[in-house]
Amino acid sequence: MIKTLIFLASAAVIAVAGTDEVVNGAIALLSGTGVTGNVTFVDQADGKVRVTGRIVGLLAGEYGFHVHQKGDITGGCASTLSHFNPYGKQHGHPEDENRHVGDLGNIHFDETGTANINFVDSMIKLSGPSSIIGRGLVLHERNDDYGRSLHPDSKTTGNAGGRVACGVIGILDSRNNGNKAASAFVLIATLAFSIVFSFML
Ligand SMILES: [Cu+2]
Ligand SMILES: [Zn+2]
Repeated sequence: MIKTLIFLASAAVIAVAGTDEVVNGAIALLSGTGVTGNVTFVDQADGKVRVTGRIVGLLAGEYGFHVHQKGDITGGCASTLSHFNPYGKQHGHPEDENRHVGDLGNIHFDETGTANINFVDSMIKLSGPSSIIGRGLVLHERNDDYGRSLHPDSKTTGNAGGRVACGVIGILDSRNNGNKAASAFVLIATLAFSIVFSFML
């Protein structure tokens, strides 16, 4: 009887734990006039976030790429407001200490009008105060000068100009990045442990 109760209690704990979703991936569909693409953000074991994706539709060159405050595109990309900056810092380069959390630098488009994105960022997060979930992702018409020029907008926006495409960063279906397998493994291991433990009593 006790064994059955312990087994049922363990099963209940597992069931509850299973509903507590851990977000470790995010995705944004970017769209603008003639510009489309998608960008994925996935937590790495070292605490950094890997950013991958593909955007098409701009001439070869460098274009400013940022996470903006709001995931609101009701009035176009303007509704995403300014750069996501939860710690009141200045605009900067992605590797600067003093930067907005949303400062992802520039995206390179090649001669075919395609940007293949693959880099790691140490400041954006998928949970906590630096979480980018639900915020806006914006691609600009010019390159970001990383706050290093004398232009009056340099220290706030990198003087990257207008917004050519944007999207909302949402929670990624974890089946898209292999984390489903990891959580299934934890679930099976916990279940096996509870069975063994209940037989020991
Ligand atoms: Cu921006
Ligand atoms: Zn910025």
